[in-house]
Amino acid sequence: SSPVHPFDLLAIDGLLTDEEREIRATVRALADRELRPHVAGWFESGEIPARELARTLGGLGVLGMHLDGYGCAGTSAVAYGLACLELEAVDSGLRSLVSVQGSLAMYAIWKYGSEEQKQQWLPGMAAGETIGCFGLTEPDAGSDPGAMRTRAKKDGDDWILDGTKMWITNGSVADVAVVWARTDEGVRGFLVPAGTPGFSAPEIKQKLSLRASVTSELVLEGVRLPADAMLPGARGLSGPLGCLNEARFGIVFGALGAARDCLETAISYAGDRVVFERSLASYQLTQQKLADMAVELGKGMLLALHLGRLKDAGRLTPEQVSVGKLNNVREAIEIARQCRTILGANGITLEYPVMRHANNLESVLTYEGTSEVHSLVVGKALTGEAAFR
Ligand code: TGC
Ligand code: FAD
Repeated sequence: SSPVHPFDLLAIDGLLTDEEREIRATVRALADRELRPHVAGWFESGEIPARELARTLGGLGVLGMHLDGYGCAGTSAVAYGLACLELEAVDSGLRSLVSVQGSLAMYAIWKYGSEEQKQQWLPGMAAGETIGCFGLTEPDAGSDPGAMRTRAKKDGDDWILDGTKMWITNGSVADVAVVWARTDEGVRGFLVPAGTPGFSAPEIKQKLSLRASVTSELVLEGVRLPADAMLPGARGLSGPLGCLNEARFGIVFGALGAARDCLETAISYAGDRVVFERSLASYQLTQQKLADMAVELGKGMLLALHLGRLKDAGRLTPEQVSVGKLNNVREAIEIARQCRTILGANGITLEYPVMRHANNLESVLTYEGTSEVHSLVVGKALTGEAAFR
């Protein structure tokens, strides 16, 4: 009998609306046409045409697509998730670009910004003409952003920012950085335009993961900003953490894209590859691997869709997002590693996407809250006891 695609095994497509399927098809077509042919080269060289990519993705309408107004499309959360999935099926770095632009930088401005800030930045960011980044993590404050040292002090009406941010996606190519800093009134967010004296964003090199993505340090040395550079609506750590819920949601879907791409590759490879005179796909051990992976992929997709529907109904909680990020990234990286075994030596090359995805997923496992942090969030929800510190 003819083979079933892993995503069709549970007839999950039937749970999507026509509009969601259309958006997914549009993103997939552009990704296959304009991104997939180049991605191995970008990964190998560690360089991406970020500005061109931002314009392409802006033209596609995926930057801030789930936000309303200011040039954003206002789609459902599920449609946004599906777009993340299709982009991450090409490379986690491309989904990262979209996550950071739409769910972190744009969302921070959309949710906490003044009307003037929204008018100034959001339309250009939605179009991909203006690139944003989101600076929360520091060299000595990653999982515990409350330990941040970056400080903003008042000087008359102005603010003076000093500190260092680390591991900031899009940092060196950003036109505007959303920087979180400690003030006398708690953590506040600031919009720092590139080129502001005292601000620089050197790129971090020698990464073995997420090579098709720009990652940078942000250095702030006496950066003077006017009073209206502060985001008026965010006060305390709940400001940046509120943005993280948005980006983490995209990863719940996105990681499944990387896993799907690996599984499709492994199924096709196993069908073609002859070992001991028979197709690799005909062996029970191979089929057990494929079946286990398809089961996890299907379960992960059902979980993502359930969380997406909750989000669209305005009922998604941060703990539920943690369940999704914890499970789907953990399973995706397992799938990528298992698919690598099926490809044998060919699995270690850039000719196939599998090890590139596996390596990328190491970053995905760590950023936006490590798997340990999400376990502790779920543990806290179950016991009422916070075990972070
Ligand atoms: P805690 O005392 O629990 O909370 C402080 C305040 O924040 C509120 N809060 C949240 N608000 C909204 N959403 C959430 N998920 C929230 N979690 C907590 C909380 O209610 C409280 O509010 P208030 O008003 O009472 O002050 O905070 P804690 O210091 O104990 O930390 C909790 C913990 C560990 C869960 C949190 O710090 C955490 O999530 N850490 C992980 C940090 C992280 O994920 N960093 C990501 C940086 S950005 C990134 O990685 C981009 S990657 C690029 C890409 O996406 O592609
Ligand atoms: P640490 O916090 O030092 O953690 C080290 C280990 O300790 C982890 O295994 C962790 O789970 C574990 N651990 C921590 N706390 C506990 C605990 N209480 N109990 C048990 N174990 C614990 N950040 C941004 O702000 N913006 C970005 O755009 C951004 N982009 C990124 C892009 C890439 C490619 C990468 C790799 C990271 C990016 N980050 C970004 C940073 C990312 O969010 C942090 O790396 C992450 O939050 C973890 O922080 P850390 O690396 O300092 O690890």
